[in-house]
Amino acid sequence: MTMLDKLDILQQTALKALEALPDLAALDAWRTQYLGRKGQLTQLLRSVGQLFPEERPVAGHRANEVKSALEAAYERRLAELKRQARAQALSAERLDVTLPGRSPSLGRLHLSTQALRRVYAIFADMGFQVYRAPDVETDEFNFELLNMPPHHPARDMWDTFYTSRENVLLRTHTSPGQIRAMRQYCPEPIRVILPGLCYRYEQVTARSEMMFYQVEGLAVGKHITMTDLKGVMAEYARRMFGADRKMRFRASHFPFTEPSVEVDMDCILCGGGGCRVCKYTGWLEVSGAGMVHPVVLHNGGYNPDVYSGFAFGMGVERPAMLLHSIDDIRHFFSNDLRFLEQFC
Ligand code: FA5
Repeated sequence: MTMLDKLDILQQTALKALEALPDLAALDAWRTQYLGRKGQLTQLLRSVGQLFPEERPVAGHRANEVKSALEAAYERRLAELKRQARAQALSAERLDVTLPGRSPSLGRLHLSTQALRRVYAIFADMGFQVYRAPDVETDEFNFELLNMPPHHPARDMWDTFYTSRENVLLRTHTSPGQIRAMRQYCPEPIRVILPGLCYRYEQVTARSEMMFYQVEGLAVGKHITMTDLKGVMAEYARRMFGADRKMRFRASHFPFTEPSVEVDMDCILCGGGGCRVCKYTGWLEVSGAGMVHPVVLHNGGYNPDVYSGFAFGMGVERPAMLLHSIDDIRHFFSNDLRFLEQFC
């Protein structure tokens, strides 16, 4: 068989094989087989040199023709297979943009967090900063420095979770934070609120949880009087519960304030007429409060002859229950989404 015959046959077989190639990977293999460095055409081109000198120009010319023809055919097939691959991908990954969207389920703030943020905003407007104090406290801070030495009967007001470590407990109220804030800021004046969780070893009922939020308030300075406390409490009640809320101070007792009061506001459900929620008194308890006891001021580092202050401590869930007509405090931390999703 002459060289020219061999070239003809190679061209025909290669072109035929090219048409049958299914995809780009096969095309690559085809190129290696015919046009690659060790490919069939390259080998033939090399053997042109072994022909008689008079045969070489014709054979060389023809070999180059075949090479150009195969290369051109390769480029055409490459473009075609690429087009096919793209069309296939497009139809496999087809996106129907007319389908209705799937809305992601959004998280939301817990009801207690929402209530806390409202409280922060109201007190921020009155110049109070948020001060964070720890949930795990010592007996000293939770009781002693608040004027309740060991065995003081007032400790019975707070049923306490003690830990296995001596003198370490879960705070029963946010009041121990008062001492921490005073010791940090003394002798500067103070205006802070101290929000956070409190824990009590209590019978859990519709009104009482073993874990709940409180917001403590503390102001210390040189001329602070009970009228300042009254003004702050009235402003809070007005902004939290409505512009025409009425309030009253009722004498009470806390070991860390003197005098001590309970702050009440007229019942937001019956307007003061008397109902089941206010136990037919017309009043709802908002907060315990009073003037900071001289012993507590002293324990915080302030001279009680020069400085005075007021403090208050209120719950967060109970007022939120009133605002949203929630009849059981246990809903707050039982994590039932059907309850939590109602408040956004
Ligand atoms: C105190 O805890 C005082 N430390 C408050 C205080 C601070 C007085 C500063 C004076 C100066 P009391 O035990 O009353 O007080 O609790 C305050 C508020 O916490 C209550 O009015 C109530 O809203 C909330 N609270 C108390 N116990 C529970 C409970 N078990 N579940 C839910 N809320 C509670």
